[in-house]
Amino acid sequence: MSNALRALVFDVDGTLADTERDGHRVAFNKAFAAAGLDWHWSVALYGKLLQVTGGKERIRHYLQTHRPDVGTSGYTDAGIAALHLAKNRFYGELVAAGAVPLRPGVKRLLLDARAAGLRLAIATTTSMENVTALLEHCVSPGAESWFDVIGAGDIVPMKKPAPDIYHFVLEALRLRPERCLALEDSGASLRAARAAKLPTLVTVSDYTADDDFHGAAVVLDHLGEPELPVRVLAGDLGDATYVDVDALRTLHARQSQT
Ligand code: XBP
Ligand code: MG
Repeated sequence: MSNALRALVFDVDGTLADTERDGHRVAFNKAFAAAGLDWHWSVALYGKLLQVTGGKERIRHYLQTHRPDVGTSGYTDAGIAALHLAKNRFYGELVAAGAVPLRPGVKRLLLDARAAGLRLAIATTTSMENVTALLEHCVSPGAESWFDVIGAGDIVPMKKPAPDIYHFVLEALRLRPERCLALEDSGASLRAARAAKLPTLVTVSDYTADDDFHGAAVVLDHLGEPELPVRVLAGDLGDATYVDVDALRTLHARQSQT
């Protein structure tokens, strides 16, 4: 049975683009202000809140841990969902305005992988509308169709670090995890991919640089470009100075042997 690399499974937030600080965080604050709330999530506070994945879950966690005056009792699930919906609308506007550019090497690798016949998929915690906004505005109009499966948001009951979204994607791809490579940016999401048995490449982002990346195939500062070499933070990328399909195939083959 061949274990050759067949599909790349991408995370979105922090992996395709640095969406959190200048995208989601700003959009949350706009939604709070629009609702007449005096809540404000600073860059530092948001870094702590990111330990809870999922926007609705993050609002609930904030109420529980930072706003004993409000508590969750004043906020029903429907109230939180309405705030979150408004946040996603603001997020879509920010993405359309170019506030969250793609990370280095992302578009090049997506194009190369398609040209090389690798299948593409997405496994993310974020809401589907946020994924499509990013693909449409930052990758290419119609880029949604490049992906065989987009697993997003509430489509599974348990968000990352649970492996559910990866199981959903593998099932839809009809592939064993050994045939895939996950690309992630955070320790919690790496745990999700590894729990589903996918070898995983990590590109760290501002908020995740100090996370625990034990179990990653390789940890890099970004995917790189021919004129922008990567820094290898853990593991081995062989002779490659940036991540292309050949480098991924070599990395993946080495993982299969371990
Ligand atoms: C992403 C998240 C998401 C986004 C916001 O984690 O944690 O919650 O911050 O998304 P990952 P929504 O990159 O590991 O998937 O507000 O749409 O939930
Ligand atoms: Mg991420």
